[in-house]
Amino acid sequence: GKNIHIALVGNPNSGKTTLFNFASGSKEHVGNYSGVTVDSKQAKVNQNGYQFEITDLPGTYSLTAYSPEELFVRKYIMSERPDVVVNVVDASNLERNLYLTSQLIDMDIKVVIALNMYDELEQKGANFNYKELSKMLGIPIIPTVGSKGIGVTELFDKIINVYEDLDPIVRHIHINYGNSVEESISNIQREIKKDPKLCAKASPRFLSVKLLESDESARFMVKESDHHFEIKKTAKEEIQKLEKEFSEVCETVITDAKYGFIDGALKETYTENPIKRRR
Ligand code: GDP
Ligand code: MG
Ligand code: K
Repeated sequence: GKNIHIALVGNPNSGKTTLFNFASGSKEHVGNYSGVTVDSKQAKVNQNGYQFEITDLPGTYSLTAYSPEELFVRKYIMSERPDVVVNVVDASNLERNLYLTSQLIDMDIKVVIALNMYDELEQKGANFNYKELSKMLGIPIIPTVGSKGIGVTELFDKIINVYEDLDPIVRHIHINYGNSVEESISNIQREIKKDPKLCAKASPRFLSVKLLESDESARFMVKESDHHFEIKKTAKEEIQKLEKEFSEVCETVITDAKYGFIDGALKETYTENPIKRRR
């Protein structure tokens, strides 16, 4: 059968290892990473005539390359290029978890969201139209309860669908950062696109956003380009332009825009505890 390489990406304690263990049938201990080693675990599983190679990555809140975990996960996605990234989202902490999702969207990769801890969301009595959010993000969302294995079969079916390009929900969306930032992104992107080798390494849009955030490893990637002078010059000009307009560090402008997008999406789809449940 076909081989599908999937990677579990998500915040610490979102339930990645629990899902990994359930899917692979292994009895690895769940628990926090010690912080001493940043590592991943692999397992192979046969299902529905496909061979899945599953990687459990360290937990991370962001892909900004500030911590060894963030750097590890980001490098893994960019160099190993998993066929489908399973973004494990803690349903009881949506805003913070979806921040990472917004960065995966920028990366232009195939993503399926495992809306894990769905039992906790139900217990809270929250009203969450995740199907609507799914449409807005262009990413399929499957509710799961990792600790009970609920939703895991559906998750794998969805992964296959996405891998085979059969899912109608999947769509390449761009988070709209607002006119000024979008203009800066396209100006930088234009320069990046002049170097096909660089484009093969990372999505030009992702790289442009990262350059606006003055991200070290994005700058390092650009350094190796034959076109590095023009790209860096444009990025510098655009950063100055945006900082002048927003009177804020450019990185903050981008972060605010991401949270703005998430808040807007949640406002339309999520209501905390509409009617307190009584027994
Ligand atoms: P990781 O850091 O993302 O690998 O998260 P873990 O797999 O270590 O899970 C963190 C904790 O959440 C563990 O105590 C799990 O038993 C628990 N857990 C995992 N999935 C669920 C779930 O769907 N619902 C509930 N209530 N707890 C879960
Ligand atoms: Mg874990
Ligand atoms: K953990």
